[in-house]
Amino acid sequence: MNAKDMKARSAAAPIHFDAPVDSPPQSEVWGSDVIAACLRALDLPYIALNPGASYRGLHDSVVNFLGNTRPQMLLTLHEESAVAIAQGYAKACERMMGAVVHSNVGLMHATMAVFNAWCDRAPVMLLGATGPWDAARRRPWIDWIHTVSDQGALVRDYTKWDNQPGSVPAAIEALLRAARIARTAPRGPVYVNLDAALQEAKVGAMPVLPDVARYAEPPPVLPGPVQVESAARMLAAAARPVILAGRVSRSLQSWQERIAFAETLQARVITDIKQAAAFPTDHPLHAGPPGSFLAAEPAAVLREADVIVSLDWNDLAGTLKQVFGDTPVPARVIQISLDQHSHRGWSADHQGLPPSDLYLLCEPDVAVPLITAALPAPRARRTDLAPATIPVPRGDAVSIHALAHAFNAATAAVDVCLTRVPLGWNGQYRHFRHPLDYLGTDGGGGIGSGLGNAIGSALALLGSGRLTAAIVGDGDFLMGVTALWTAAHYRIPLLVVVANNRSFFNDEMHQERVAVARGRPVENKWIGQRISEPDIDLAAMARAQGAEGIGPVTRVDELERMLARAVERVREGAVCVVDVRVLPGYDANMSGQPSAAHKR
Ligand SMILES: Cc1ncc(C[n+]2csc(CCOP(=O)(O)OP(=O)(O)O)c2C)c(N)n1
Ligand SMILES: [Mg+2]
Repeated sequence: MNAKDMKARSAAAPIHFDAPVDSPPQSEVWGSDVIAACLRALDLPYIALNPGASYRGLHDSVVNFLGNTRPQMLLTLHEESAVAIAQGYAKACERMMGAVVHSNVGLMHATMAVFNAWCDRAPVMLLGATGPWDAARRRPWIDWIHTVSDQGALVRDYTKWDNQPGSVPAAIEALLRAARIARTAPRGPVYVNLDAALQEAKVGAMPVLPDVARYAEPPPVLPGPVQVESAARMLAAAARPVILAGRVSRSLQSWQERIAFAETLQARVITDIKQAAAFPTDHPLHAGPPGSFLAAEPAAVLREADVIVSLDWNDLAGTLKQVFGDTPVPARVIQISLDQHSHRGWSADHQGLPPSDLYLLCEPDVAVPLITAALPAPRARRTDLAPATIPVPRGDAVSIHALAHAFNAATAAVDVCLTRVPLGWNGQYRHFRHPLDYLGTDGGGGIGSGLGNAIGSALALLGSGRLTAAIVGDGDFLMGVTALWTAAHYRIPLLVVVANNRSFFNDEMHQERVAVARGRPVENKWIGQRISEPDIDLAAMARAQGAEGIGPVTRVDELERMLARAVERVREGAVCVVDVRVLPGYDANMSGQPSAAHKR
């Protein structure tokens, strides 16, 4: 395809479609046909999958009964990519898509991505299969090793619900229930395990499906008027209110409502680089830079606060601990979050237990405008605050800072959705001014998710006019690299910039800390960490899968030009990877690193 064709195609924006030949009309259907029809009724636009005999019935139904549309199949080369794509899709457009994985083995491959989706509160309809559960119907050997008792147990601790329906009507009910649960906040993945025999059983005429609208998720829960009043009163009386803008939606209206909330109160606002953009980082009230841990300015702002409002802030207790240590928090705390509905015993992703003086058990998006409306007249604009500026890198080293600077220049005239930043990123490097400017990290800290998440988000944003880009570490890229083929095959335009320090560098820093603590040679920190000798040709790995590969870029003076070329190619419809050889070192003032007290 030449550049002109690419341009025409990307303007129209449909992804590549693997078109099946027509299937003859039939008066009788199979169990999996009913299940497939139910997936369509539930409005799942895509299902990302890796195939397997345990769901060959459903596979056939999606291709031959549904004609491979609504949902359309997206083949992935690894189950982890399938689920990561579904998570990335939900991150960008807040719609749920599906992922299908084979029996126990496919599910085992998928687990880390399921955990990421769980921690990220991202809805994913995960379908799997087993069996036949009826042992008398199993093929020798393979059906036996791919049948396990209670397969859902593999993911039960980090899914909202799972089920193995025993009949076709039960499967319909399971899918309706799963979709409703996944789409209800706090959202998350659900798993439905479809017995192979149930899929492959002939059921006769197509049954009438229930009206899915009657099984839809409930509307958001509103906070009670008493709580709204109390919050408004507490905030109106506050001299130094601070808003921790955490897990919020991608709605532009809600974004503007948060700005109005902060401006009415003249409250300082802190954001978190682990989460998607929640507030303009160049607003004078924003106390930045956003990091995984608190930087000096937001820590100082919190120390002085008299009322702290958490908008579903991820790890409120840990954040407060960074400022106040083990002493009681002097400020009054308003917690606005539904997250405790997802807190379970197996995983500690609930984080520490924060204090709260007022608790609104609802999503922040619904509470913010109600509280704002209950506040007195807006306070006078503070004149002592200025918007943060982006520092300019010095010297000619290819640092992550230099990469960020060149990336900003190369994308200055483009609306970008940055789906990921690498671990060495400093929140000062780039401003976020729109809810789709940045989508946050994977949730579970599972390396290898960057590409899958980015592809899912790029799919969700097709036709939006936004260029989807991910800046990922080389370790993250390499663990998930085969996800690229899916983007190339389905022609989902995407820019991937690899901050390639040829190392699992984050862990070099850990080895350094241990060596220092034990009085051992720090020089050995690279052993078992560096990805060199041989260096891996990342651009070639992209090209091998039908994407474009640029680099390695080794000089600062060629960075911007290379990135600009990549941006142009992605705008023409390409999947483009730029391998940038960055120094193995993080910015000394990096906000993404723990402060001295929490460095361990
Ligand atoms: C699945 C998984 N394995 C290992 C880790 C531990 N780990 C955390 S960061 C990291 C290094 C990531 O390397 P890269 O993406 O290149 O970023 P860098 O640290 O070099 O900046 C590793 C191995 C993890 N978080 N997840
Ligand atoms: Mg690295």
